[in-house]
Amino acid sequence: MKKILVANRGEIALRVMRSAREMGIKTVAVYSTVDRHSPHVAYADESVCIGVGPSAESYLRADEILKICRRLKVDGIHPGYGFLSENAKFARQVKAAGIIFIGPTPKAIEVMGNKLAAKEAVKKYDIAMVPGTDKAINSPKMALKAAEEIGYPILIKASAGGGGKGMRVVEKKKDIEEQMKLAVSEAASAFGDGSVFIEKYVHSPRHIEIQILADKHGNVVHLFERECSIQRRHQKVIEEAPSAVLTDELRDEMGRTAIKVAKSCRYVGAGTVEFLYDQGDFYFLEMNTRLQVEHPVTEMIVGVDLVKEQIRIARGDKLRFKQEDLSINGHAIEARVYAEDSYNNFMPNIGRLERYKPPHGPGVRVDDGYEEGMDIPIYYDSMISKLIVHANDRNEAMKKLELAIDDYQILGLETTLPFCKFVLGHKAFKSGDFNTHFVADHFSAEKLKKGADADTLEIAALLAARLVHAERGRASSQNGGLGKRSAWKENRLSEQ
Ligand code: MV4
Repeated sequence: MKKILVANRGEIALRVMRSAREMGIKTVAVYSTVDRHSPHVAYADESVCIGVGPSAESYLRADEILKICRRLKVDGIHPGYGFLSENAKFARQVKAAGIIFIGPTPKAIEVMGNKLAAKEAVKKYDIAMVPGTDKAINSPKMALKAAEEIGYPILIKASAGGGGKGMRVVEKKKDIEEQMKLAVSEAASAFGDGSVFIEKYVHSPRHIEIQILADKHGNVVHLFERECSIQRRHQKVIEEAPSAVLTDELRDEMGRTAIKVAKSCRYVGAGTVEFLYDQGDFYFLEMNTRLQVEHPVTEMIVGVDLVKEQIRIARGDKLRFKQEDLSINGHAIEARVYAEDSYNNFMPNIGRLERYKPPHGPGVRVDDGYEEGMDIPIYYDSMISKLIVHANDRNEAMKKLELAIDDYQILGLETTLPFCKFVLGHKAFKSGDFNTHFVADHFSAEKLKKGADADTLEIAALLAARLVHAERGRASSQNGGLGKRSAWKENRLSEQ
């Protein structure tokens, strides 16, 4: 493979191109007119404009992307995440054009993209799943019967869904008909497929997922878990690896289960198997057939570059390691920085990065796709960057992330950094005792504001102490440095 086109934008486009470049592979960027000043455009060896802002008129234009591949003699396409990454039709078109799709087969994308088909595929492999129906539910009568067997509360899910869309909890028999109708129409309009099924509702699960890698020669390994329970509106905000709740035995069992899931669809490439974890039990939920946003926490604890492995697998290499070669080293946590207002219900807060200075330091990684002075476009996901830290253990990683957040300077728009700091400071997070309801259970703008006030008091106390220190310094040896607090704190103080 000599030249790769990255059919994506922002941080993930840059991150993929960095690994390609390290492997001596040329890179091609595509971009929309609103992204013309993006770092991913400047970084690539060649860049081609594929249209205007809206995704449907740029990053989703499969035919245009293939045309560019032919013109520039591209031999591989990396789809990143989102956009065309889980589009089986696109993967098929790429293959038909004689280009390597850096990802799984169209068939695997198709099977795992449909929850009922996925359940069917893994059935023969003895994999724990939440009790539920293995067929689509077509009438309120069927729903009532299934719910009676499973027992309330139940959850109605869209088969074509994902990310929580089209899900409805039903606590009581009397609500099932209405909720069923709503779920079907929601699924039909969101996915063009109204098929729904029913599962037992697991009340307070944790969301734990396993990273896998599979080559074209039948070898599959897992790269341990990521804990992804801290999310709001089905959007993850903090992820970490390893999970604070898994024992070595459970980790091993979950990893082996994930490998079986991968084998059930003859998976090739990097993939993620999602589980619900509930008090020592875990259940297979779905498989994501792409590189995930939160992949860096795995890279940091395992010491593997997942994008390089994706490329090696795509060109037909055998996996370079066996399961027993892999182990967990330390702890990694990721904070996603979105252009959203932590103080105001996570309202999108797009605008200009008037000031943008990411933190640096040992064990600090920032995957970003913007520079100071740039506007965050309205057309795409509002994620600005990912701040990832790696340290010896969970406590050290939490401390490192907290300090890195303090050092992260973003002015011009509100971000999720204050929310992330709130999470890191919360006793439930610190203790590791939390589930997917963390935000609903523990977070509110009021609590965040109280914390921020306490922060201001802390800064005031520090500055007062420094003044005393400086006075003493003048009196004695002039050795009165103002200490190690970041200038950022002082900026913030002077603004308030
Ligand atoms: C569930 C569940 C409880 N019981 N299934 C949400 C996204 C989709 N991937 C599956 N999801 C859930 N499925 C049963 N039977 C709770 C969730 C869920 C959830 C899962 C992972 C992360 C965050 C979540 C937030 C709310 C609900």
